[in-house]
Amino acid sequence: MSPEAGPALRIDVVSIFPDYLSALDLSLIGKAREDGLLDVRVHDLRDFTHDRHRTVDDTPYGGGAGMVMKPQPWAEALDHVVGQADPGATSRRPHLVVPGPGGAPFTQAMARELAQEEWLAFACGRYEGIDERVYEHARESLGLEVSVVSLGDYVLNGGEVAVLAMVEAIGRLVPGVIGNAESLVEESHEDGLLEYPLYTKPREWNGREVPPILLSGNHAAIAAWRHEQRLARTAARRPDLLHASHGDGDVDITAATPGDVPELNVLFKACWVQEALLNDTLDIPALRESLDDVRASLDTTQTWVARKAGRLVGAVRTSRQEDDWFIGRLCVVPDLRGQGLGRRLLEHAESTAPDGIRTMSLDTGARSTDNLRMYRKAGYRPAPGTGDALPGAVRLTKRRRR
Ligand code: JD8
Repeated sequence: MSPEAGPALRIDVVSIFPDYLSALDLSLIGKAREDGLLDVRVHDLRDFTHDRHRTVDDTPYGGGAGMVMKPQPWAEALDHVVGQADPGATSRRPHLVVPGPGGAPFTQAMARELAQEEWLAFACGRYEGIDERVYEHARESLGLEVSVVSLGDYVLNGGEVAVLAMVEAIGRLVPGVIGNAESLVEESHEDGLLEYPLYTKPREWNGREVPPILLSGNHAAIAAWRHEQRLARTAARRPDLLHASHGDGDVDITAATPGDVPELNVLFKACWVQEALLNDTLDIPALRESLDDVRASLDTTQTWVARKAGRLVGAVRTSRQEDDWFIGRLCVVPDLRGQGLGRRLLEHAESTAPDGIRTMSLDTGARSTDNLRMYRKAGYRPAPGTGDALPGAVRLTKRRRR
């Protein structure tokens, strides 16, 4: 396992058909498990029953067809998994993902988010589904983040197939699992376009030629042809992808200049007043600093500004502290929140980290729940024992994944 690779992504799966998950022993996911990049553990739900018939289901209250999965075996199984926290892991609890036909659609963006986590658990339902109190137990008694996720708008007989697909889609995004990470970039759904057509030897097959452009050696022309092919295929097969504006499509992120300082000062004040109210303190640098302080910060940090139709709508800045990349002043104007711009600014700040950086850190308000959720999804966790954060704030950190 390469020294830079972060801790293995731990994945626990609970099912009454554990053999169904044996496909995860094969191919790239199987290799990644051997290489310690993925730590996949499969549990048999029936091991958490105590009757002779190892019963996991019963008839539905209120009547109706089929059977429902009983709460007790599930509670014992989840208690067992949560109780097996790895001593060295930063995450003390898994993010529980429960496949279900009524769940939030599973997408490449969701796969990217889940691949940033350190510990995932999947609960494979069967029959008509799982007793609702199991979800409540997981959230309220175990304090887990619980996500109900659907593979697609069709009905399966259980969650196992969905988990196979999700674990593969997530696992292959963990650095080191796919040999040539470059190949991830141009994939369908990675940037909203479908893939270009592929050809290999022989040059002429069954009277069919390979498009000459691909034999030209003119890489710029090949790239342009491939991009056109991607646009044409997406327009033909998935026009919905072409029209899906990410809401921040027309926001440009550029390096800040002295000319941005007056607006930056106003932006910081506007964005941190909300933080002050949330965290019940005015002792926040962004509120206390002067216009000259903001101007001076351009010399000591790398500041980026996000503009939409010329309007300053967000910012972020970075500074190096030994092998730590400290990210600060990440902010988005209130009226554009919830559209992914904050995550985009965070990803931009992370992507500018120079070589030698091993960790990323940032501070946020201890009561800033939305921020905390976004940073958690981005893989940040409370930094163990560092009192560096100001009163009322928490220092979050994550290892840099190469
Ligand atoms: C989990 C039980 C079967 C579903 C009665 C058929 C996901 N995209 C998807 N389609 N179906 C599932 C799925 C189906 C499941 C379970 C996921 C647990 N079933 C049930 C409701 C109707 N039977 C899924 N992800």
